[in-house]
Amino acid sequence: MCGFLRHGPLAVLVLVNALISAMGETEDGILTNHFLVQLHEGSFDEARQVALEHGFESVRKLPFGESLFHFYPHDTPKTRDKRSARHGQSLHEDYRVKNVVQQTGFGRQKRGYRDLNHVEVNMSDPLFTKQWYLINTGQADGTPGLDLNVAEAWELGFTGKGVTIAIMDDGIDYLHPDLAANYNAEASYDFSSNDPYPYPRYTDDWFNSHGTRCAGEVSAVANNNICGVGVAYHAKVAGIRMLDQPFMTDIIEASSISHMPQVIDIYSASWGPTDDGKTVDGPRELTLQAMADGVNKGRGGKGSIYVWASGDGGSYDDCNCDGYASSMWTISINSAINDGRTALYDESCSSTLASTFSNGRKRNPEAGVATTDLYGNCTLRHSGTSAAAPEAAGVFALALEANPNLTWRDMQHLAVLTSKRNQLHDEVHQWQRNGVGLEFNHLFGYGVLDAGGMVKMAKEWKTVPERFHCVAGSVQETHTIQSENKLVLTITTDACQGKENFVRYLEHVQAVVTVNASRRGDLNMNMTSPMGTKSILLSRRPRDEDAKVGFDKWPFMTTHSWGEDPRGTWVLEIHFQGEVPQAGVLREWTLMVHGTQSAPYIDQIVRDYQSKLALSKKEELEEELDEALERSLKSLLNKN
Ligand SMILES: *[C@@H]1O[C@H](CO)[C@@H](O)[C@H](O)[C@H]1NC(C)=O
Ligand SMILES: *[C@@H]1O[C@H](CO)[C@@H](O)[C@H](O)[C@H]1NC(C)=O
Ligand SMILES: *[C@@H]1O[C@H](CO)[C@@H](O)[C@H](O)[C@H]1NC(C)=O
Ligand SMILES: *[C@@H]1O[C@H](CO)[C@@H](O)[C@H](O)[C@H]1NC(C)=O
Ligand SMILES: *[C@@H]1O[C@H](CO)[C@@H](O)[C@H](O)[C@H]1NC(C)=O
Ligand SMILES: [Ca+2]
Ligand SMILES: [Ca+2]
Ligand SMILES: [Ca+2]
Repeated sequence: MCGFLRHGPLAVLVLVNALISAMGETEDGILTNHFLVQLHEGSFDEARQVALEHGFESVRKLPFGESLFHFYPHDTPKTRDKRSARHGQSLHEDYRVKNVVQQTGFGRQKRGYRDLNHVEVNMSDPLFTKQWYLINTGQADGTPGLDLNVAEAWELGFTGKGVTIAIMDDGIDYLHPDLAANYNAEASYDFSSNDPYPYPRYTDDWFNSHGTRCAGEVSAVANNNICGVGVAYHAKVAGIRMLDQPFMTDIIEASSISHMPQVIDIYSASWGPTDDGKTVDGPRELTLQAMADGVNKGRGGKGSIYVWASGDGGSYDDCNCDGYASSMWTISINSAINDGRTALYDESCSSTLASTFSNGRKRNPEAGVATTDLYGNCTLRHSGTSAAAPEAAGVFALALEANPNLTWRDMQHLAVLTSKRNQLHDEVHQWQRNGVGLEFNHLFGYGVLDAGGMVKMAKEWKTVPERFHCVAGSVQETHTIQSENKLVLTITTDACQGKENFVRYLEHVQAVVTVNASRRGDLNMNMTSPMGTKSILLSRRPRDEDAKVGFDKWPFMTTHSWGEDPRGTWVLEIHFQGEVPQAGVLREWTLMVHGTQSAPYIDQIVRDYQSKLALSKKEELEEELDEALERSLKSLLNKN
């Protein structure tokens, strides 16, 4: 049964009391005529007697806990009347009563029971109701409420106006009637064939439909009776065609991600090194330079926003071996399916920041991502983390409209703070809280993006303080790693305290590691922060048989210590997983910490942390209580 039972009924009351006094009457606390009453002696007869004496027609023993009763008037009016205060007072004074809590009526939306009528979004587009990732009412056996919460952002008036998102992909069908009106031709280019028209190359199997599908997710026109609706349906979408050619080059990548950085705000990329579970690769020299320039100079110095799909290599791959996804300059996005589970192709790693939605597992064709398709068509079957990244790009466009001043780092802070665990569930990795109480998961990052939460916070957001970089320490001696013993190393650091570049509040952390091994894929590496947060920097990759190259100054990145104080001792643990004994040599571990010297909001989070855990329990409890009350009312009605 309910988790709070373990604390006993008194704890229940204390929590409810605390919640109510914390809320006060001014917020959304409408007092009701419903009272939670705990008696010293818990017989039902006595409860009925007490209830009658105090003017309550109805009483019900609560199914959870001893001596707990629900007192309520017969006609069960929902809101306060003049008598309620008197009821409460007289109950308090009754010697038979141990505790009384008047129930408040919440404005809270019931999780899992939202429907289209409630959010009052009325779109004429035929696929709109199939776009469960926008508004999940339980379509295709999904979990209601598990969506991007775009409806709230739209209702607040944010639809992506004034924002341009580039899809770096295999082209866009810009003649598509559901895309044409939002297409930004000036910001578009074809780097695969060097012309201004990034139209997809035709093949019989419509292989080059990827970019068109991504574009529709971001910016399909709303209310036009065609296909569906984009997350940011008033944003402009640009096509940067750069895939669909025999070889990728550093120049094409670099040109693409630095194309018109004063016009394009957000770049969405759903590509990267081969997801074969044995590749370790990342951006080359020019592309790295272009990315650095983008975040430093793009958007008038506020920084280009790079959104990256975390990869489709499944449990055989680790996205920290993908230098694009694991870059600090990209926001790496993973995916959940419509019931909150992981998709089978999801990779996990500590650099993923947040998640959106894609298809998977389910055979139901409507469980896929509905969007635009080549040659004016629509599809219900877009898939992969490829489908997840453009959704995030759309959500970030909504946030940028709410506050165009947001820097590339502000966007990451907002994603960390407003993403939700919601009902995401990974069978392998548990949800955890880091040292400042932020909840994260190794696969989903900080959870599913919440467009409503993000635009609300974006509106009030003050640009984060200057960022500093500190080499917190480095182990340069050679250490051997054997299958039978785990290698454990430590770095104790003051995070450059007393120097100009002191980092007190973490953003990204990088462990730059040089290691070789007789079987690279069997290496497994974790790093634990001074505040006790363990990041899995590298998981076993059973297909990676490299015995030569290893990792050469590879920057393993983690976002999991976000907001933490980096001072203290960091622990790196490396061992081999797998049946066959292996050996390796670690030659370098350099710890790089990045972040700020002040961060008012993080202080606030720390202050709230203690109450936060309690609060989540309280919410659970309130919900249980609400449901219990509702159930009893229903059964009462049925009897009458
Ligand atoms: C939704 O739009 C349709 C067509 O424009 C209209 O007939 C209908 O009344 C609208 N419904 C609501 C609830 O606004
Ligand atoms: C796609 O659209 C074209 C032209 O509008 C149409 O002829 C074709 O049947 C459509 N294909 C599919 C698979 O729906
Ligand atoms: C953006 O910055 C400008 C200039 O500093 C300021 O006037 C404006 O209020 C800011 N807008 C928001 C939404 O914070
Ligand atoms: C790893 O490097 C060490 C020295 O740097 C070398 O002796 C060893 O042979 C290498 N091992 C593998 C598996 O490449
Ligand atoms: C890293 O953490 C994972 C998950 O907790 C664990 O299974 C693994 O054994 C750890 N590896 C090392 C090297 O400690
Ligand atoms: Ca072209
Ligand atoms: Ca449409
Ligand atoms: Ca990968």
